[in-house]
Amino acid sequence: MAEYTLHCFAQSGYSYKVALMLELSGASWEPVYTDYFKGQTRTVDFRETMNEMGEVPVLKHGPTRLTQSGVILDYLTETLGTFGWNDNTERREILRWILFDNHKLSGYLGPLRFLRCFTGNGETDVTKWLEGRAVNAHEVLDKHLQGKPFVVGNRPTIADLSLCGYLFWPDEIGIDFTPYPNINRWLSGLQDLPGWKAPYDLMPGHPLPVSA
Ligand SMILES: N[C@@H](CCC(=O)N[C@@H](CS)C(=O)NCC(=O)O)C(=O)O
Repeated sequence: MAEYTLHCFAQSGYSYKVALMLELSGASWEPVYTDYFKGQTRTVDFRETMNEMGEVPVLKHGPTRLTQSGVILDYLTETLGTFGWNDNTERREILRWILFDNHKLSGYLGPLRFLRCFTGNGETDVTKWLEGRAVNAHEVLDKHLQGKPFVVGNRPTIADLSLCGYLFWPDEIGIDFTPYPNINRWLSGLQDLPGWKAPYDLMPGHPLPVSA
């Protein structure tokens, strides 16, 4: 039996952050499929037994059950000893970028991709607004990455693993990465890490069944 169990689904960028951490760290882990598209995260059972917030990822490790990708990444750095900080200043810097990501990057890219890719509702004022916010976050990140290989320090940390969560789906999100040379270089650096895998190669549930 694997040491870590990750409740997730292939289309979940937040779950990908954790799956990538586990995979790149060489952890003993297994994914367990959560049927988000059939409403599993909204059931009473899921909220009572898995996560009162009604979200994946959920990580189980022995008696520990954790949610919120940023918290899980922080925990895994401690248990696996990978992608972490050298001192408290770095730890806070990592946390700063994880919070930025959850609010301003993944926080807008997730709903934007959902609306564009999975609802078939076409372009609306909402997609336009979300894209504007996401582009703003891309500009912030691209500027920060100028002359830097990774987001914090000179090595990959959980800040990078959090921020990249939705960025390997440019076609599904519909944002042109051409204007962001530093983001492109940084993403290539992450893809070059030994063991890197794309989201759909790490978690179950892709492709989605074609609805009747
Ligand atoms: N801030 C959370 C976000 C998690 C999240 O939004 N998960 C989505 C899937 S990517 C979800 O489970 N949504 C369920 C719902 O909203 O009903 C994290 O970092 O884990």
